[in-house]
Amino acid sequence: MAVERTLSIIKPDGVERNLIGKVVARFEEEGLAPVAMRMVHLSKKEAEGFYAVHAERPFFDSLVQFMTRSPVVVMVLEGDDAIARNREIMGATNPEEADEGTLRALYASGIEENTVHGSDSPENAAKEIKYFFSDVQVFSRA
Ligand code: IDP
Ligand code: MG
Repeated sequence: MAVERTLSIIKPDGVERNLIGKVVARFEEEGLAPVAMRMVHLSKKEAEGFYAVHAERPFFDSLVQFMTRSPVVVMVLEGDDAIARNREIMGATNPEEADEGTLRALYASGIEENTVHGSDSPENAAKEIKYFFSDVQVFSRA
């Protein structure tokens, strides 16, 4: 298993409901260590840029509105197989389809307000980390 880095976001619904501690604790317990972290209130432009691959989807405007509603926590997680492990810990996009015990099954209120984001491939992880952090802002704990 290779040590990887992935981008994680605690979305506005998670921050608003005081779930930062619970979400970060879960990642740490599962062997995914935060190696960069900050809070940011995304502008419309920043949210649109981040979700550019979904620009043609019917839910795009609503998603951008949700993601800019209040601050989010952006972080880089490092660990063995971090990209896939993070997706497993998050659970399916729709919390009704998410496995028991996953973050989305535990905390998400719907398919849009689903509490956490996680990169879905090595290419997107590299791109998404770069979107929020410069090289000197990311540490290594492996
Ligand atoms: P993912 O976050 O599990 O990778 P994506 O398909 O990449 O899911 O969608 C990005 C985000 O867009 C989701 O996490 C969710 O917030 C929102 N989203 C996805 N599908 C829908 C939908 O059908 N209606 C409303 N929002 C959606
Ligand atoms: Mg996705």
